Amino acid sequence: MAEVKSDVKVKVANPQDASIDAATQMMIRRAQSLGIDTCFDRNVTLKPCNIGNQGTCCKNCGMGPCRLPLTKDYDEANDTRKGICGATANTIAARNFIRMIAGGAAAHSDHGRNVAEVFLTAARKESEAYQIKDFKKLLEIAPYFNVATTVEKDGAVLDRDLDEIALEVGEKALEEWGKPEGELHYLKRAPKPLYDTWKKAGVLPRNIDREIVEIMHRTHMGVDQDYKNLMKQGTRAALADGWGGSMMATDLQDVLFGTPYPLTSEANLGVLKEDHVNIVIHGHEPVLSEMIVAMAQKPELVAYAKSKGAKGIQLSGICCTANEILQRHGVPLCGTFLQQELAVITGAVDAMVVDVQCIFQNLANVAKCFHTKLITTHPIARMEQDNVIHIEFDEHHAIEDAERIVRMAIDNFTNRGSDVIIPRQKSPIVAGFGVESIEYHLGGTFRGTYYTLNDNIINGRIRGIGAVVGCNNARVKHNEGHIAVVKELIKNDVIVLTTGCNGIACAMEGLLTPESAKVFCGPGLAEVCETVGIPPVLHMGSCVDNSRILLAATEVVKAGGLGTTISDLPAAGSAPEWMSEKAISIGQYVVASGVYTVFGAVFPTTGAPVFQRYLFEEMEKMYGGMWDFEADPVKHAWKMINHIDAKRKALGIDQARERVMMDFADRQALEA
Ligand code: BF8
Ligand code: SF4
Repeated sequence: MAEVKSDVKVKVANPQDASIDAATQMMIRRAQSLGIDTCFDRNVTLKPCNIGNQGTCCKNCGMGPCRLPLTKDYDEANDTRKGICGATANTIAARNFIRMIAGGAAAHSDHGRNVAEVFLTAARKESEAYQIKDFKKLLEIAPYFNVATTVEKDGAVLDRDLDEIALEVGEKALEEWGKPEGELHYLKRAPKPLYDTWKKAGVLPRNIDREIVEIMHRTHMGVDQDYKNLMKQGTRAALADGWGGSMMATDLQDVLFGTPYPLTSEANLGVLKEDHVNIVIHGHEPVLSEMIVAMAQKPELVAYAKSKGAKGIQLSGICCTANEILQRHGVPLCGTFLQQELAVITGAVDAMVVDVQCIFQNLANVAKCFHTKLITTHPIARMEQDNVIHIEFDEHHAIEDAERIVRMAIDNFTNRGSDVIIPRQKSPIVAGFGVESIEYHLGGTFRGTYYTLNDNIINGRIRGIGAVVGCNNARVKHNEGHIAVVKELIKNDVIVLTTGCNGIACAMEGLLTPESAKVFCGPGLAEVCETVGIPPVLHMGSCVDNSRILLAATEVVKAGGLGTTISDLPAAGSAPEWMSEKAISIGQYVVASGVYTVFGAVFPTTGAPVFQRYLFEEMEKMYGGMWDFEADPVKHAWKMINHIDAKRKALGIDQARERVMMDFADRQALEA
């Protein structure tokens, strides 16, 4: 019998190398001292496959996997790599890439579909829990679905009944997933030249489900074997996400739960409270968490918590569910994607409630080491471990389901061990931005559009707009890329719009406060932020809320003076630490909307240089936007800034900025 070496030590992460965040480092250390592994440790022991990470491993049929890594003597002109069927590296990488788009578009859009279904339940008045909250927004979106908001009666034009409008919007919205003819309604919201570009390229999505299904068909063994044609379908599905499923998710959520407006809150593990019942909500869909927010405030349940010796109920969130309930209710952010296990490791979480997407299966193993109840709630997202409790959420019994979950957490409070350690780190934040609130803060008094924002871009105080979004990735130091990219941008007068885990990272770092402008921004951006009273980094919400960024960019185009389409704007996109397939779908719809977009961490097409060049160069000729990759965060930011400067030059507003900078230097000279 082989002897087991007793002195074999499992390799673990060095907390200092794993994250820039002190609270995160502290909890990694704690986990290690308790012998509980986290993603940070697994990153050390589990090396990525060197062929898969190049995007050139195909397992789309039973003759594979066919692995086509780049060889040392790779010669592009004589690349003879091929799979059993003859598929080239370009074909394989393109198939894998658009399958990622299919996964991402499916995740966002299925979320949107669930929201549309709940919306319809509300419109039909079948649910006590959900009622339409924001009629103004309902009236705004109705025309895009060709739903009339007025009726003619005896020659007079009258307002149409709101319930009728809601019902028709709900039905029309739901049809977007499977209608047999036509194209998605929301595509018409894009600037006209952009819509025309899509039309010319033949990528107008027909319906959401069809575009995703067609990716699965085309990437099946022996179907589409032309990387350009594959990417055409990838683009179509990605647009169905950004200007379809995601945009409808955002809008219908706003109509149901309220459009976000700026509010204050806090972020990082320090939001957990030792003397409160802690409920952490994690995942993406706000449909259930909205109810939990309501239940956690219910006096009867607060009293119940007190009867168990707690001072109250502390809700907080992880990932994009967190962003959703932060934006609308100010519920604090407990942490990013990579901090999910660490929240449980505090020993203070009485219940973690998860819905869909970005949920580690290892949460169940960590929860087992503490008293934490891990509750899955979605029929499509369950876990195999036997300590996981499944309370299936149903919009028809939403209040009862949410109350049951909150009571379960309260009952569990008394089971807590004496071993609670909560890091003290938390940062104050201002969040809740959106198309409407940017207009409010940066619109013109008379023009009411994005006039002031445009004006400040034209006069050079604001150099441009950076949309920095996306995940954490355990393969790179947690939050390092996010924060370095954002700081470099605002230091150079680029205002940042953020969503997803980048938003949470910026929140933890204190960049979501108006006060941070003075500390971190260049003189022009600092002046604007101080005058208007906004942070230099505007938190726009969850990942489906990237649709807000598309619409904000559209508003900037409409306000005038900065070109006629999104690709004319001095703007760039970034996902410094992406990992999710959703990020690839977002990247592609943003690129196809005309935005130069840089990804950090890794890029999944490096094994197919020709195909990668198509994404990095050719895309721009087609859509005005293109992909790029840069792992070094400062270089990454400068690629964006250089692009912004080139766009300023093309618009003829580069001189203005030089004048502003001179003014500042003059002012400094005067002050000295
Ligand atoms: O939808 S940013 S890690 S939480 S995938 Fe996941 Fe990425 Fe976070 Fe949000 Ni978005
Ligand atoms: Fe190999 Fe072609 Fe099958 Fe892919 S589809 S596994 S490349 S034989």
